[in-house]
Amino acid sequence: MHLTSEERAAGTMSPENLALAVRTLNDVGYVVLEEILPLDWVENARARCDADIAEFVANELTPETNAERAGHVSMLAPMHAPYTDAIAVENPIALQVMEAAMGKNIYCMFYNTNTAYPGSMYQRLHRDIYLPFPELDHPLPVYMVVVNIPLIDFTLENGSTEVYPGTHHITDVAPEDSQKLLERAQYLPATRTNVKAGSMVVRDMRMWHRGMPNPSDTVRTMLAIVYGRGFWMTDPRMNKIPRSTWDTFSEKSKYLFRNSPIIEDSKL
Ligand SMILES: O=C(O)CCC(=O)C(=O)O
Repeated sequence: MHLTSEERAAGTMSPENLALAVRTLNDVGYVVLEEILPLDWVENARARCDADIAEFVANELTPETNAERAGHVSMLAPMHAPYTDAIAVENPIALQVMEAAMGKNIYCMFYNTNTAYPGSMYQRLHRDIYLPFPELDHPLPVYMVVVNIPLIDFTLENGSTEVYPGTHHITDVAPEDSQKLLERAQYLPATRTNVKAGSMVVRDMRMWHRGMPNPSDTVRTMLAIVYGRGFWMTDPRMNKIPRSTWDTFSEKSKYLFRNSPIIEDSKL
């Protein structure tokens, strides 16, 4: 969706556009808020993130784990600027959509990065979360989303994510059975998230998707910030927030991260 210049300046969507964004999220499984972040913020975040991921790959990944991940790297986002900047974690437009869809009582649950390195291959087709009531034969309303922030233009050439619209409504395939998902997905329409850097993609985490091959020579990274309704369990991988970062947070960021452990800087 393209926002008007008035909506961007005000940091708030019109009631009509908000209703369209929420409807699109519910119908399709994701909504793209086109180019709502300033490019200078995105470029700075990309430079930091590329450097942090290169260090993470050098220190934490073995050739075996990297091969297993088919060149797709996920790193827990470091809990400091620019990752924790309000423009990302409490972006007014993205929050407006999420709060309209999931209520005001949402948490920021988990913050990650997803990188398709040059030479990456197909990721397994997957959902990001389990279904909390697998015995139900109908889907729940949306309860957990990831906000993806591409730090570079996403294209077919650099491995934009493949997504299967509508699959967040499917309840009769075990989410962890990637092979079954793949068999069924042959008969489903797929599309790619070819979006510009500075856009935010709000995606229902139940929707089937996968990272794609990146045959280009550019590193393709997105930030992935996960928000959910309060009834969902704490993610054991939840980011620990240094006290020095916590002390810089606005009241809104503190509310969003209220379930996260805070760690004293001396213990880092
Ligand atoms: O990097 C991508 O395009 C998708 C990664 C992803 O969705 C995941 O690892 O869950």
